[in-house]
Amino acid sequence: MERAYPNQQNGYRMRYSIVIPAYNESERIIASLDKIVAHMQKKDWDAEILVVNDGSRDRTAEIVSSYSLRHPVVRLLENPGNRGKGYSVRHGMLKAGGEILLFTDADLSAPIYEAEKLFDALHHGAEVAIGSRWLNRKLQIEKQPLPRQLFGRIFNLLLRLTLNLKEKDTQCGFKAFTRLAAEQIFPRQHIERWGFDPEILFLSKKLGLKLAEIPVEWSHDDRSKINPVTDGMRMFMEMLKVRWNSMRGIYEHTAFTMVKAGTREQNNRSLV
Ligand SMILES: Nc1nc2c(ncn2[C@@H]2O[C@H](COP(=O)(O)OP(=O)(O)O)[C@@H](O)[C@H]2O)c(=O)[nH]1
Ligand SMILES: [Mg+2]
Repeated sequence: MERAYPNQQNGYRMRYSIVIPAYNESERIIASLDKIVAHMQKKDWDAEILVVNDGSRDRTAEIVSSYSLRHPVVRLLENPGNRGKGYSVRHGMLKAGGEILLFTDADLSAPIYEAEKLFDALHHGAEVAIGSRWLNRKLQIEKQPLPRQLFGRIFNLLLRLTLNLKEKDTQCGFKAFTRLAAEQIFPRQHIERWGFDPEILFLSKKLGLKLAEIPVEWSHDDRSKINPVTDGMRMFMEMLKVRWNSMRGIYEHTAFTMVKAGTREQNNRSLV
């Protein structure tokens, strides 16, 4: 059963929500949570951490659940089985209670202190701030293997052609949103596996939200679970699906609503 986070009582909003999609992350998740909790304490962040277990077949859920007993800022959310990173991020975002919402990969490939750069961009007027590994390549401490980089560049080119996305790095697992932006975007998100990032960016533009791409430090973790061939094909299909969905007008409607209804009327912002 999901525990109510103390800060969510009486309509109070904490400043930050950090959403972490997690599939078979029992080896990596505790080290990452320790780093985030330490950073939160150091910076005196008023925050919650939502770990979304994506039907893991290892002990991720148990480990996170017992960690959350010792650290009540951590909450465990459960997907109904393995549904994909997109589903997991949306699940966490729809349940998050913060004013600023960040999602990060469980391996913390972008160190948590880099979140400050994204938050700064939001503070200075952006509504969506996305981490980028391609704006300043020097910040990549551990680069992805070459075939994966090549795959990324081809995907990026196709995104330019099909969805008119100009960002250098759409796939970076480190993105932050103002609450208002998250309330517009995530209820409209349909793609549930790896191709969800372009859909989010596509929606941001359609909604006329101000987007900033920010170079962040990145250190690739070899234990990546993406299969460039099968996942690549699927991502390509998902990209076309976004275009098709848009043509059919399905983004005009919201499929889900955020958990906190306080600002729901803002959901009616029109699409451009
Ligand atoms: N492989 C995989 N990862 C998922 C899934 N659902 C959520 N994730 C999370 O997605 C994030 C990115 O995964 P990772 O293997 O680090 O990808 P990479 O670093 O981009 O190669 C991690 O936090 C995973 O736990 C899923 O169904 N499969
Ligand atoms: Mg990774």
